[in-house]
Amino acid sequence: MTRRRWMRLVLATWILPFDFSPSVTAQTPRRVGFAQVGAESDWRAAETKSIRGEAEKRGVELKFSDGQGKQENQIKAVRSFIAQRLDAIILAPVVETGWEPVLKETRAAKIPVFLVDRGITVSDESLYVTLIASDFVEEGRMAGRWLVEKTGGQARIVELQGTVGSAPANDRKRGFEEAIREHPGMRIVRSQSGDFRRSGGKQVMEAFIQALGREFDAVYAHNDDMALGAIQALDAAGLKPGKDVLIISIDAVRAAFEAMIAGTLNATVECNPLMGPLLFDTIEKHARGETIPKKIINPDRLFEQKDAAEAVKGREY
Ligand code: GYE
Repeated sequence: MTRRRWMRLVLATWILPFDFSPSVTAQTPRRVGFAQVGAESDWRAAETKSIRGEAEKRGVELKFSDGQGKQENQIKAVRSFIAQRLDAIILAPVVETGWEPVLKETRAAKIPVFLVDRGITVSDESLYVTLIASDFVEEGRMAGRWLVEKTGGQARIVELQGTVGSAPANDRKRGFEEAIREHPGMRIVRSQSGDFRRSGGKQVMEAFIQALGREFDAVYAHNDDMALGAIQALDAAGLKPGKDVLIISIDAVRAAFEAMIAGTLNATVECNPLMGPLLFDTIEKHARGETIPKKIINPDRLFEQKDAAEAVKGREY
């Protein structure tokens, strides 16, 4: 046997049977795609920073896509991650429905998908590995209970909803309604979406003031940014936010603490955006073959004005 034929035989019998494709041998995914919603709020910016920072720390090459608040852009991003044969995909789905087709494509390509911060409705849950998020229904309940307590169960409430069709908007609405249901004096007199944006909160609040005059007692905003926009509108209309009108929102970003210290926001329910470390631990565990729970819930708490000065110290977002 010639030397060359001998080498070929060795190659064929020993080396070729091993599969060196990245999906099999990569214990630690090295190339990961992140289809982010956009940059609508301070919370979103903090989440992006946490995930980017953690990827960098671990030497993961992160392909980042800003979906500009549109599902179609996020679907395109996921398809491009498939085309690039990435090791894993992180998806923060803007809305709950409509993901099934593209997730079937990721499954066919054998690329695991990790959902962050927002859930989806699919008939087959095996289309994604896990969802790392807060319990939005519970956040809504916390806000509702707080308002019942502060108003003695009597309040005309205006509600600023998050992005239409998004899990946090749907669930925060549901949880809040549940918490006030037993209290007939608690009435939602207006409810509209401000798309989780400061500008949206301001505009919708202006319209509410236009329609209601001073005939409302409280604002429930699905996130801090919209509450901060509403505070501007209330100020401009000569109302005293935090005093004439009670305001509670969700997220607990730094600007909310500043507003609580200034006395214009009354309370905020925390929703932790610092997903990076837990997310990449989970991606690595999955690559090692460990079983991952279908839902990983971050615990939340409520902050009031009296907690603000102390709590804001050392906060990362
Ligand atoms: O509360 C809001 C944001 O999905 C939990 O999205 C997230 C929400 C967050 O823009 O500020």
